[in-house]
Amino acid sequence: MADPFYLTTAIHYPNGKPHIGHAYETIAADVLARFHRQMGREVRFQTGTDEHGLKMAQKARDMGQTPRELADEMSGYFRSLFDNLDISYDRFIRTTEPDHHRASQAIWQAMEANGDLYLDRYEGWYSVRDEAYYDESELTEGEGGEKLSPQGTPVEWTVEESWFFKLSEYGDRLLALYNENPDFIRPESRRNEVMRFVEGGLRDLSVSRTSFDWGVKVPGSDEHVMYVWVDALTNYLTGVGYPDDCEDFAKFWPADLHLIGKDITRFHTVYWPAFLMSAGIALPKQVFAHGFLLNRGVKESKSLGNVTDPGELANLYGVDTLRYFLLREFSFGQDGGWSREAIVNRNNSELANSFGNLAQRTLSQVFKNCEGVLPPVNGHTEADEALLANVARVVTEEMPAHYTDLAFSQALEAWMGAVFACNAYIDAEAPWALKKTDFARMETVLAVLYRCIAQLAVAVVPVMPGSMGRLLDAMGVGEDLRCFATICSDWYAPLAASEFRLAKPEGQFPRLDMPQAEGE
Ligand code: ME8
Repeated sequence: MADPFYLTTAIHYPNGKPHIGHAYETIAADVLARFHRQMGREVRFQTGTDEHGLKMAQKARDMGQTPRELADEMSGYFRSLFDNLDISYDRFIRTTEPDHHRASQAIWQAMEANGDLYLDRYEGWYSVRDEAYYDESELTEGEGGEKLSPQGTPVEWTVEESWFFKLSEYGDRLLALYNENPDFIRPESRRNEVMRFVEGGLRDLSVSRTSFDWGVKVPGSDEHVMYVWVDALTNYLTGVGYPDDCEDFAKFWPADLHLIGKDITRFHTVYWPAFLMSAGIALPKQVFAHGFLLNRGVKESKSLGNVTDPGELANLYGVDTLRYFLLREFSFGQDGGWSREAIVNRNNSELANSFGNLAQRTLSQVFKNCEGVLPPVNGHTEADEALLANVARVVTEEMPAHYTDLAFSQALEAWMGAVFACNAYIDAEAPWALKKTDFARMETVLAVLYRCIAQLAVAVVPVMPGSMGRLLDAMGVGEDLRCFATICSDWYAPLAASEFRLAKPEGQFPRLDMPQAEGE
């Protein structure tokens, strides 16, 4: 078994229902989890909800609920959305779970034992929406003269007794970390931002609150709850058994990848490694910050009334169409504007007309002309060899390299290129005409395409697990072949010689109608 692979998404605030950004991040992580499993690695994939903090406490008060009731209700929406989107998480963590409180208190005690925590008075700006402290110099002014955080959210002046973490002492070690591990922060643009921030000098961080009690209690200081980000970040350790010296921890920590959105880079690449260094725990190998999804170029917000329910998009257009669209349309790491028209266009041109049509044309000819018996190969031409080599290169070299690099849109572009090559081949060879003129050649052409379609399906199982799974089931391609190491092996001849019979093929990707107008 190859190396284990531990990957995490950010844990989501359940102060409202999930939006398309949550779906985007979790789908991308799921593609990676499935890809690495298909490469033979033992994967641990964690997602979940971040349930403490002032933002949750305030929202619950506004809704006339306890924070626990709000968290229970909203966390359920996240979980059922992820189940609906075929997310293959191994654990859906909730930070209100007892093992997570224990892990958070353990890391706190380790930081305290290292002499990095002290009690003082906090006076400064805090944004509840971002759950973040800001320096005066980072603030901007709103239209009415009010102070805003760099994310554009309101800030309030806060004065309270607080525990502090000696972040100011970690600047040099953090810079050494970034310099020695250029891939610790990706993409490059985010790495540069973080380096500039740390080079500017770090101030100690307030890490506890006394003005509310919805959080993990500070050990030995009962009137304090931990700053929500201390507990939130620790979820990555809780999921692999920390603080116990257990097999899971030894196997999966340090995490291979924390996948997050660009707005929370600082927490993951400055605070988190500093906490871990202080507690004497190994650092994650990489933090990748993806871009933001914008609805026709505009950020979704409740006040603009343009918040999209990703579950509704999945029901309307299909789970796999949505998954494919989100990873195909945007370069991972950059922002991207999406629209319903763009989803329909991608589905119709690439999934229905290109891949779906290729599979349907090929399989229905095997079904009709060969009575469902997979035809034999009666000697290859140069065109056959070239197509087989092209598809094999794309699925065993190009796509795995792109997936490994989180370059999802490039992986799918390479895939589409191979699909086009298959369509050009079927048009040039015209097996429907060969049926009358050269039946043996028709058999070979269909056999070549059969292999190529199965290989192309296996290579996009991580992106479209449901539809590709159904297609491969129908084609008689067993689970053991659905990995990158075996899909280009010679399974076709034994399958053709077996009792397997192709059933009447069913299209996986129907054409979708264009929406009449936005938002209907
Ligand atoms: O930040 N497009 O939770 P969250 C793409 N609880 N991604 C987006 C997005 C958008 N429009 N909006 C948000 C939190 N995200 C914390 C994380 S981790 C220890 C704690 C991403 O619910 C966002 O960047 O606000 C983050 O990675 C994730 O969704 C959850 O955001």
